[in-house]
Amino acid sequence: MTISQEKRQPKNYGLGLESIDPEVFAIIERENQRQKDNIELIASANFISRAVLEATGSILTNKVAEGYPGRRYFSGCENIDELENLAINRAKELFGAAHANLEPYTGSQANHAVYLTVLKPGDRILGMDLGHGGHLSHGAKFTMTGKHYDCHFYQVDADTECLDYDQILAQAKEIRPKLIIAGASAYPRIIDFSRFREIADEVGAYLLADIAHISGLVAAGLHPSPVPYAHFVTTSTQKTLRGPRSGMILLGEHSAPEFARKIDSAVFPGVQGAVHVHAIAAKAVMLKEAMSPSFVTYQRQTLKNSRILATDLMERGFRLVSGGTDNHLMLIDLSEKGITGKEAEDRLARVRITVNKNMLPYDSQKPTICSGIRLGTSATTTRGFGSEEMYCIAELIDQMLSSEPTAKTIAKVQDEVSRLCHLHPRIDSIYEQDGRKSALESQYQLQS
Ligand code: DSN
Repeated sequence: MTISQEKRQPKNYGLGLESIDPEVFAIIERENQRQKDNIELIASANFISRAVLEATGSILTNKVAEGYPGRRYFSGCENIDELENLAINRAKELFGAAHANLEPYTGSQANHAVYLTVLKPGDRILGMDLGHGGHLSHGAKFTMTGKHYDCHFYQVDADTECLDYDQILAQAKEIRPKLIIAGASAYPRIIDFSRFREIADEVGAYLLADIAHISGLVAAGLHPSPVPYAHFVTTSTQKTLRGPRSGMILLGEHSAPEFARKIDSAVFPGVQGAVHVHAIAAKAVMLKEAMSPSFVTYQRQTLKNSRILATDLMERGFRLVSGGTDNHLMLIDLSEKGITGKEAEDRLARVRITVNKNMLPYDSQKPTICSGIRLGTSATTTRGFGSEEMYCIAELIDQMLSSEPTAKTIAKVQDEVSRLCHLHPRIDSIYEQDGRKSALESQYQLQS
């Protein structure tokens, strides 16, 4: 290729998504509109900032890098090394960790790296039952974890619907697991990581704390941190932490000397290949945002909103698993209302309130039906919803679920959802142009 041909070539790079692929562009636009018009109550959902979005969609995707800063398998990694070191140092500072690995593609990948570090195929794991609030990657039998390891599960107490640490200890003594997993995707109460470590020590097990749901609360000091106790701490980064869809592993001072190098090797080359450099940048931005006082204010409001929503729903006759919430999420038992979780999810979707059906402890329904729904307040709080809006949402849920809604009720609820969404169009200002050139635009201009 001659130099003059090269000069002509980059023009093609300048065309944006709308010109190159109008179908994908249109789908993204429709999804953008859906996100604006719906009240998002899925507990694992959130809205990233424009800064995190720009880093995620940056030219860093173009760079191939394998290994770790200063130990790469490709050249040209000097900027990437600086970036990854920045992200690592921010993670260590934010969580008080001695070692951080920012490369896991997801929270599940982070868990698999821990398994590879301390387990051999067939070794025993004790994790939380999926139906009681655990996570797929903690050993469900149809997953890679379930197929490779001998997985056992603890459940919540039948009366309190909370973790019973004495019961877990008794089970651990019987099973003698090599690894105990503390952490959940549908547990509304504080988790006592210090007690979990005592249990692990009593039976000679390693402790993994998977804080995927609560990592934003932990970062803000609003949930006790597992870093001083667990041998390994893993998290996804897109939930309460409000970062990109990705993962992270943290080690405390007590475990870093033994496991830092081993966990790094387990992530790469153990379970992953090349670094998602764009995600590392987005996580670095996320961590910077999480260090700001406004992040703590946001997490406090998330908790306040969660308590208000939970209390108001209970006052309206809804039964909440464990009788309430200490964190950003709650589980509603719908059996007394005479509808299933699936019906409730579908009914609320008709009025643009997005929730997910969820198994409840000791649920008699199939996982595709469920007796309950899970609600969370992270996304609505990011959008600027406060106490008043939580009271409104409780009322709307009540109108839709306490009895079969009439067409008139549905129309009224839809209007109210529109009113609330228009009252807080914050995602417009996060994602749309405000007259300045975004970093994305600048990049495209550089390439053309
Ligand atoms: N772990 C799933 C959840 O809690 O919703 C998805 O991230």
